[in-house]
Amino acid sequence: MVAKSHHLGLVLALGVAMCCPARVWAWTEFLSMDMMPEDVGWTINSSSEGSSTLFGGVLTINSPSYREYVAPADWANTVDTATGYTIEFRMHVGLTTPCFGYNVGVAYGDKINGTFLGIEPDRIWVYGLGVQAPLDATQWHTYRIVVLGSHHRLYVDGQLTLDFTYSGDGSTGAWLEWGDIGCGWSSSQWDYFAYETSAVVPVAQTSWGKIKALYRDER
Ligand SMILES: [Ca+2]
Repeated sequence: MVAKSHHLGLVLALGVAMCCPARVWAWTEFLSMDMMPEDVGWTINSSSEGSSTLFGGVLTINSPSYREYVAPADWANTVDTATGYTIEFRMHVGLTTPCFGYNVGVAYGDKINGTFLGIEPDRIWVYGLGVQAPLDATQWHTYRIVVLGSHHRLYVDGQLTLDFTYSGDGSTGAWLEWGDIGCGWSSSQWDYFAYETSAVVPVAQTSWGKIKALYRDER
């Protein structure tokens, strides 16, 4: 009996060891910047100006005013604060001249709130809420926005950096835009942009800044 259970344990241990390499989260959308966003379903805000170029898997946006990429309809169709959602991207900003306070960043509407995360060379902040943190955003960082209900968390390179509740600003729109979202001039570079709307992505599901490489391995 002892031998049998030992054998069973060995079989189970082998089974665990042989099965299931670390799963890569199946993002609802994942832009690896190997193609222009508009070639894979994203659109450009019709008021946009400026230009963007691809080189080496990095998208560079140079914009005299706006150059915003707008998520495909699956964002609007599926975003739900009850199940939560996650937005993750890796980028850095160059010089910017902010207008109305922010310039480069991410704007996300989830049918409960419309939130504007500004990423300036020396800080990140949420427009209208007075929530901010100093950051050298001219360096590459991986940003993750995690929202569940009215609870918003922003991680920078895996560190919880902004944590706030936003209990409804009356906005019922569903949108997701990123890039040059303010009216001043800006330059920024983006390595990838991803979002998941079916659930909050577990923190353990990525090694920060590496999901692009993992995603490529998975394909
Ligand atoms: Ca701008």
